[in-house]
Amino acid sequence: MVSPCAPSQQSFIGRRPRIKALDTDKDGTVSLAEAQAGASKVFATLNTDKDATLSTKELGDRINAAGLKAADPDNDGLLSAQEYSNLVATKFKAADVDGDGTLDAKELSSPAGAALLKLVE
Ligand SMILES: [Ca+2]
Ligand SMILES: [Ca+2]
Ligand SMILES: [Ca+2]
Repeated sequence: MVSPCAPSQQSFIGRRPRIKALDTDKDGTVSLAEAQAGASKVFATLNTDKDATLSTKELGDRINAAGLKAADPDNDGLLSAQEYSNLVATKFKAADVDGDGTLDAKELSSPAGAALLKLVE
């Protein structure tokens, strides 16, 4: 279990390139569409056995057991592209504290933002 209150050791200063890679329209923020585009790349990269799903082995430390369980409604222990995409949408919403539909550097540096970044880059 990961505590949601775990102190963040990393400062976001000087880490703008993380946004840049995802921010394809270069407006300085990450939209859900941009996050999903990153997610599909990550899904393809992680899916080393080229089946339609990601196993816990393929997911590695990008998600913990509790996170996988919540993201896996059909309970097969694997994440399909649809389940992965739903998970990214959920994490995106959680990170978007001001509810404007985009994530800025500050939102991405929060624990929820960090959890999202794990899935999309
Ligand atoms: Ca953008
Ligand atoms: Ca599943
Ligand atoms: Ca926002």
